[in-house]
Parts: sequence; structure tokens; C-alpha cells
Amino acid sequence: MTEKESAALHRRRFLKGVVVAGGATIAVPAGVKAQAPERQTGSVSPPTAAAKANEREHPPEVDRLTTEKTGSDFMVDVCKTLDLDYIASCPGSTFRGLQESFINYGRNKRPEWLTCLHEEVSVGMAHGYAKVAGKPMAAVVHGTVGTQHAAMAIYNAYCDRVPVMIFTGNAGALNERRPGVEWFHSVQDGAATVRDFVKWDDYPMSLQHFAESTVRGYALACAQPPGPAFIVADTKLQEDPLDGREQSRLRIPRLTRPSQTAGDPNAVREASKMLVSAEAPVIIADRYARSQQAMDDLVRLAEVLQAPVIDNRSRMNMPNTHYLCQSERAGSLLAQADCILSLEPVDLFGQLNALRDQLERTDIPRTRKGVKVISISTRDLLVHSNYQDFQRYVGTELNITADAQTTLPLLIEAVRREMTSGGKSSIAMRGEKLRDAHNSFAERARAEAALAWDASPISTARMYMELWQVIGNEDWALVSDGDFSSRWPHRLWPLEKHYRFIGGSGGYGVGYQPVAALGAALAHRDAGGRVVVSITGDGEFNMAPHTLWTAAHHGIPYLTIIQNNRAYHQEVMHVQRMANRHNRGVRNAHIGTTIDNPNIDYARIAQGYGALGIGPVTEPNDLAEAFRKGVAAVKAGQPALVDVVTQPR
Ligand SMILES: Cc1ncc(C[n+]2csc(CCOP(=O)(O)OP(=O)(O)O)c2C)c(N)n1
Ligand SMILES: [Mg+2]
Repeated sequence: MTEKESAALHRRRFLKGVVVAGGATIAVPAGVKAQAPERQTGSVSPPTAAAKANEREHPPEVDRLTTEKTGSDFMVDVCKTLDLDYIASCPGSTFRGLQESFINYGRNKRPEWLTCLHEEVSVGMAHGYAKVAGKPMAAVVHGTVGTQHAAMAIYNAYCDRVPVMIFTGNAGALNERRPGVEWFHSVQDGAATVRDFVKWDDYPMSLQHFAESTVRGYALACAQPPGPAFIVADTKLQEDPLDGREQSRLRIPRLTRPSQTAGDPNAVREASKMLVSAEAPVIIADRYARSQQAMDDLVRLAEVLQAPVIDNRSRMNMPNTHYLCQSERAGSLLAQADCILSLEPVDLFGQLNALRDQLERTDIPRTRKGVKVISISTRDLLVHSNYQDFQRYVGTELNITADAQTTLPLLIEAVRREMTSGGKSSIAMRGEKLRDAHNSFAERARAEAALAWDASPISTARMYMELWQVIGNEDWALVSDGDFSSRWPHRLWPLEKHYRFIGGSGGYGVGYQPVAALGAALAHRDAGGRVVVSITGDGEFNMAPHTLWTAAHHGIPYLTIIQNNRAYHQEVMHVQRMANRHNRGVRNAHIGTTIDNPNIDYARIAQGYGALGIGPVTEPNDLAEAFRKGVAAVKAGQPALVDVVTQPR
């Protein structure tokens, strides 16, 4: 007998013993005669002769416990009609039927089931994925508690206007619930927790209803402005048998993608007149470009007007190598502008006004009096009341409610027509000045980056410069930039293609960076071998370090760089600000805001999850070697992490 067989036998004997012992759960004290209880529910006693005769005449019906098809198989049929490559989840019994159908009946293909170790990852990775792939993937979350875990990631995707398909399970009918846990994970209204920050939700009452709502949800999630759609799959609908007759009556509607909204031609003509007649027009691009085409269109508009563009980086909007990309001079450009065109603004008021964050909060305009503001945006088409992501109201001169990306070619045409009829020589001169200004940007950024070049902890600018030396010759993509406010990559690196960058979280919920990076890296992998880099704050990374396991498990390579300032540094600064306000000194501001003592060993964490882990790197001269090793691992298909101990900012 082999060792394995002997262990199996041992285990069987052990289990038999447990079953036998289980029959005498209550030990009878010595000397007390055991009495049979009057009525023993579920007890097995020898059948009487009469009962045996009865059994022969009327044999008991054996429960049929298998079925060919269930409702969840049909649900998979529905999902397969949608353009879904992946479905991510942390398992939960409220969708056990659906899961089994996807992996067996659906053959685990289109969509392929991905394992995540937290529901926030399932949804957050779908968020990052959609911004690169340009289409949604799905996440399935356990009833109630899974939805609660997923909530912040759903909120980020909603604020960032990104399409995500989310499913959850729920045992709606109380007589269908297993006692205990299933009650705790059941609800009347599965979407209530997140309804304020999804675009649309439904709780289908039949399989036909499921088909229509899932297709509708997908279409709505993708329509501009996009957002998460949330569908509750009732467990009874999932698990009940589906017979041929019932199935033949079911219809899956065809997915029709809506056309996008383009600006009203009169309003577009009006906008072109205002832009052409302006002396100092400025374009702000915010949550604007979803494609390379949209970037190219923005370049065309800027060139035809010779107008500077401020890229707010919510998306990759404008190549920073183009002389009309003037984000570096945002303050002075806004102060001089007589006409501002804002494309899909996220916070227009915040951009046009400066808020003083002192004892008394006051705001002062950053723009000159009489400036004309034009906005082209789908913002007003998705506004909910409770969550305040809509920001302060700005009374613009012209508010064109339309998809800016779809409207831009029309605006370019209108501007061209307007210019030939009017003719403007000053426009060319404007361009020359902007070219001169642009020449100085890179030089200034490099001079600033040289400050504290040899410092340890390492300056963040040095980190980005060293990284560039390693990835500059690759086909690279940046999926998060550790500290959004430093803008180092946008200042130091050429970002000239749409897929180079994907913008930020949308809702500023910390934990987005490692999670969205995973999804973005998946989409980049499928697009063909780009070297994906995610620069992540240490606070951000600690919200979901286990993303590295999902990456290793599913073969999703990317390089995570921890911008490790051993603190929630932004919060250090907030507490310092409050301490200064009280004139109490800042020496205690580290309490509750730093992440040291002990220092976290991120390299070992990465190794534990199956990724390559390097660091901590504390000396700037060691960065190049660490990044080279990390990129080599990524190119070989393995996720890797480099822990860089950095200055606060
Ligand atoms: C879920 C969540 N919790 C807390 C915050 C508040 N917050 C904003 S920035 C930040 C610090 C993030 O730390 P890290 O990623 O290390 O970046 P650093 O500020 O150190 O550059 C925190 C905790 C938040 N935005 N979201
Ligand atoms: Mg930090």
C-alpha cells in the first residue's frame, strides 16, 4: 500500500469513527438507564412487517435531484450575447448556480471567470479594464455583504463615468432560503446599498425579465455618459430547472448600442463664432477622450484655432509633446482667457475659482471678468441627488449637453467655416508664442527634477526619471501615477498615445490604484504585450495587496512600483494644517497618519502572492537595476513589484 493509499484508508476509518461517535452525542452518566424519548424526529427505527408490506405495494418515489438545465444556464446564454470577455468574482453561494453554469455550461470562455480576493477588486479591476479595453467586463458579488464590500469601487466607477456590469445573487422568497446564513445575505432590494451611485439597476422576476434587463443594463452602462449597471439574479431563478417548453418561449433581445449624442447644430455654430472671435481662447480637456481618434480631433481643433489646451488628465486627452499642450501654464492661461471651451468638465467651478482652505473658506475667480465659458458635456444627463460628485454650478455662456468626443468633428467644421468667412491673421502669431512657451516646459521640469537628485529617501522625480531610462524604449503604458498631484510623468515623459495613460479614480476612494491597475493590465495584455507600469502610494497598495495574487494566478503581468513614503502623506499634511491653525506645532501630526514602526516589507508581500518582489530600494543609484529586473520579469509574463522608499512628495 502506498503512503497515499494508507492515508486515505486512515482518513476513511477516522470519518467512520466520527459518524459512529456522532450517534451518541449525549453521554449517559453511569447508573442512569437511558430512556427513549417519546418522539424522535428524524430517528431511524426498524420497519414493522405492515410497513414493509405497504412499501412493496406503494414504493416510495425517489427524489429526483438532478436536472439537465437550470435558469442559470439561460443566464449564461444571455451574457454570451454581450461583448464580455471576463467576469471577476470572490465566490459566494448566492450566485453558486450562476458560477457553476459559467464554468461548466459556458465552458469558462467569453466570459472567462477570474478569481479575486475581495469584491472591491472584482469591481475595481473592471473599472481599470474598461478604460483600456473601451468596453465593460463583469463582476459578480455575493448578496448583501459582497455588495457592501464592492460599494466604494462602484462609487469610483460611477464618479469616473466608466461602464461596469455588476451581478449579485439573492434568495428573494423567504420559503426558499436555507436557514441561518442565507437569511443574513438576503434582502428585499438588492441594489439599495448602491442605487445612488449606479446608472441603472434591476431585480428581474423571471428569466425573460433577466434577459431583457441584462441586455438593457449593458446598453445603458455603455451609453454616454457611461456608468455601472447592477443586476440582481434571484437564486430561485438561477437554480430552478428549466424545461424545454419554458426555454423555447424565452427570447434574448439583440443588443443595440445607442448612437452618441452630438451637439445641437445651432449651439455648435454659436460656439464656433465665440471661439473664432476670441483673442485668447483656451481649451480645457477633462473626462474627454475615450480613443486615439478623440485625441487626434482635439489636436485638430487646437491647431485650427491655435489655442492652448489644458489637459486635466482625467483621461489621456492631448499629447504633451504637442506645442499646444500647455497644461503647465494653466493658471496664467485661465487668467488671460477671454473664451474658455471646457470638454467634459469634472469640476469646472473648482478650476475657474481658487478656494482658500483657511478658517474662513472663501473663493476667488481665477479668470478675468466677462470671460465667456462654453461647456460641451454629458454631465447633465446623469445626475443623482445624494452624492455630491456634480460639484458647484457654473452659469456658462453656452452649455451644450452632448458627448464632447462625438461633437468635436462638428465643431472643427463649424470653426473652419467661420474662419474662412471672417479670416484672422492674429491666430498664427498666437501659435508662435505658444510654441516658444512649450519649448521651456521640459527644460524647467528637468531642472526641478534634478533638485534632491541624490537624496535618500529618494525624490519622486528621480524615481520617474530612472524609470524612464528603463521603459522609454518599450511600448509602455502607465495605469496609475502614485501621487496624482505631482504630475511628474506628464512633465518628464512624452505621452503621445491614448493608451499611455488612463486617468485617476473618479471618486478619490483610496484603494483604486492597485485594483484598477490589475484590470488595466489585463486589457493591455490582451491588446498585445505592452509593458504596464502602476505607480502606487503605499496607503493605496495596502488596501488591496492581494491583487498581485490574482495577477500571478491569471498570468497578468505588470510592474507595481510602491511610492513608499511610509505614510498617508496627504493626511499628514491635513493634520499639520489643523495643528498650524491652532498654533500647536506639527510634531504630533504623524500620529494616525504614518505607516512605519514596523516598516512594511512589500517585496516579501509580493513574493508571498506569487509575484517578483524587489526592495526596499533606499538609494537612488540602485533604482536602475531594480527597475530593469522588474521589467524583465514583466516581459517574461510575471507580475513584479519594486518598493521604492521615497520622499513625501
Ligand atoms: C477609502 C478612503 N479612505 C481614506 C481616504 C483619505 N485619503 C486620501 S489620500 C490618503 C492617503 C493615501 O496614501 P498613499 O497612497 O500612501 O499616498 P500619499 O498621500 O502618501 O502620497 C487618504 C488616506 C480616501 N480618500 N479614501
Ligand atoms: Mg504614502
